[in-house]
This record gives sequence, C-alpha cells and structure tokens, in this order.
Amino acid sequence: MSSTVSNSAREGILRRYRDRLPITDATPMLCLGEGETPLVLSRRLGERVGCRRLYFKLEMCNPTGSFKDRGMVVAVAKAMEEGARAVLCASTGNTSASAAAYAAHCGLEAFVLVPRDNIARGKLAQAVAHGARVLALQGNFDTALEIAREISRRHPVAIVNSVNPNRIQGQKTAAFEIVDALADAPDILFIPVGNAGNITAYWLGFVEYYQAELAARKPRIMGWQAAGAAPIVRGEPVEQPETVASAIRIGNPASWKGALAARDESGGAIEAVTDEEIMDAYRLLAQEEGIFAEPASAACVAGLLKHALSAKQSKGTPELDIADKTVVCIITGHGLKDPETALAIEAEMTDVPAELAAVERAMALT
Ligand code: AN7
Repeated sequence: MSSTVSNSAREGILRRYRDRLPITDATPMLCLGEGETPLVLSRRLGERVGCRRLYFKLEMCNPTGSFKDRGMVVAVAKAMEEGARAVLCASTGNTSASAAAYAAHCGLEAFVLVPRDNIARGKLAQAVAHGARVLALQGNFDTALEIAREISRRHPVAIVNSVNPNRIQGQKTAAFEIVDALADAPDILFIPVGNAGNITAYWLGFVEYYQAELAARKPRIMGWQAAGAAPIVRGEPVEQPETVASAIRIGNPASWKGALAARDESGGAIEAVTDEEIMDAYRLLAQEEGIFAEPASAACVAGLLKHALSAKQSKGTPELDIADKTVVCIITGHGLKDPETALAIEAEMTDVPAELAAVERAMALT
C-alpha cells in the first residue's frame, strides 16, 4: 500500500512527496527535516479508554516543534519561486515560529503578527531567535489575520497563513504518512481545531490517497475545539475567544468550510472540550504516555477521553465503539513551547536541603 516510505535520513516532504505537491523545476527544494514524524502506539491511555489500537502522531517532532513546518516549507518554497523577498503571517504562535525559521533558512524577511497578551513564551522566543520582525498586536488572532490579509493584498509580501493553499498542500502529507505506516487509513482521527487549516489538510490527504487506491478506506474525522473558542461547534463566530490552549484561541476560523466538509463527508463530528478537560488530558498524556504536548494538542486527547466515556454510557452504539478500531490522535505541538502553563505545576516540587540524609528521607528510603 505504501508508495513513498523511506528509511533513509530525512529528505523532507518536498522531495518525498514531490509528485503530490505543487512543485515545479523552479521550486527550491528546501528542507529543515520536516515530516517523517513518529506514529507511536499507546501503552497506557489506550487501556484506560478501552482501545487496543490507539496511536499518537507526534507532529511535535517537526523541526520547530509543531505540524506547521509541513505547510510552511511548501509556502516558503513557493514564495521563493515567485520572487518574494518577505513573508507575513498572523499567528497564535506556532505559525510564526515556523515562518520565522523557514524565512531565516532561505534569507527572506519575516513579519509576524501575534496577539501580545496570548502567545506562549516559547513560540515568541522562536520568532525572535530566528530574527523575525515580531509585531505584537493589542488584539486577538482573528483581528491579526484580517490585518495580515489586507496587507498582503496591498503590498508585495507573501502571506503564509493557511489561507495560502500551499500550506494546506504541505500539511496533507501527514495523512499520507499515517496511511503508509498503518498500511491503510485509521478508522477514526482525533484532531484539535483552531483556524481549521489542519483538519482541512488531513481530509484532503486521506481523500487523495483513497482516490489513488493507496488506502482502502477514509477515517471518520473527530475535531475538537476549546469550549471558550468553539465557533464551529456553536455555528457562529466567537467575538472574545478564551482558552488556556492559546494556540487554538480563535473565534472565526479561516478554513471553516473545509472543517465542515471534513466533518460531514467523513461522517465525523466537531465538538468542544473545557479547559479543565484539556488540562486533565495534558497531564495524562505527559504522565501516562511520556508525551509532553502543548495544551492545544491535548484538546484532541481530551476529546478521546470524552468520546470513550459516551461510548461506554451508550453501549451498543457501534459507531461510537473504539475497542476494535484503529484510532489516531494528532499531537500538533510540543509542551516546551508553553513553559508558563507547564510551570503552573511547580507546586509539585519538593524543596530539599543538599544533604544525603535529607534526600533519602524525601525519597522515603529511610
Ligand atoms: C499546537 O500558529 O493557528 O486548526 O497561528 O498551534 O490548523 O489552526 C496554530 C494552530 C492545533 C490548530 N495545535 O490548527 C497559529 C495557529 C497547535 C496549533 C492548532 C494550532 P488549525
């Protein structure tokens, strides 16, 4: 079933999926080692939710620590090909980190518009470290995106948000990798939803592989928004989105229609999880699987826990059952990106004098 698997050193998605991407002879074959991320079989959470084949796709293992690199390498390569000198994006953080890295890689200027009060520190550090021009807006992501789109209409600056179709093209390659690794599509995909580019891209990828007869089926897509930022669940934009998962603090997703298509064509759903559910999943993922993801990524694991509970409560509803299904959760970003949320757990540390006996006592060895 697999046409493109490679065991060699990472060649990047442009080379690996050349035939399925909008690449010409003039496209620079950029690569920072994106793609070929691990698909890890759950050891403990699967048992907890009663699913024997639960996998985590570790998109946090991309070069800048999030899935954004797959789309960004394509968007920046095409911008180079078209002669752009500068790229621009609005971002809750990961897009800006990725844009800054790929722009630095090929000597383009990067302008990033971020919500000043709601961006995780690690992501901001990445943009600054890569030399991007960081414009910290006193507003939220939705406003920043509106402004970025207008600037790209008026000035010769390439917008590298997922409104740029090259981003979606690159991100669909994660679906290809999952099919290649499992020798078919999974039964169900759990994925966090913010601006909705990624859910759109996965669906595109699964449909493309299905149509090429590289997969015998398509997964049901289960998208998860944060309860305080759940416009698609509510059916209308949210003016003041709020959630601990700052990456998906988005009230008016650009790829809304793509998300609805993924949901409806796959027979899936888009639902909400509370911040409390997100933080519970965040801790479980770190402490029962060894996977340190950022809160937005934990949203889809929170969704899985919620789904498993309703499946249990309505036993005999075969569509909900996950016991014998192959399930994949997309772990979109690294926990280290948001040290402030992580360090809220600092209270768990034990202060100990630097003495052998005191350490032994603290370890309950005496
Ligand atoms: C870790 O970086 O929107 O539904 O500006 O960083 O495709 O938006 C990030 C989104 C999930 C949601 N997980 O993906 C940005 C930005 C993480 C993210 C999402 C984001 P989309």
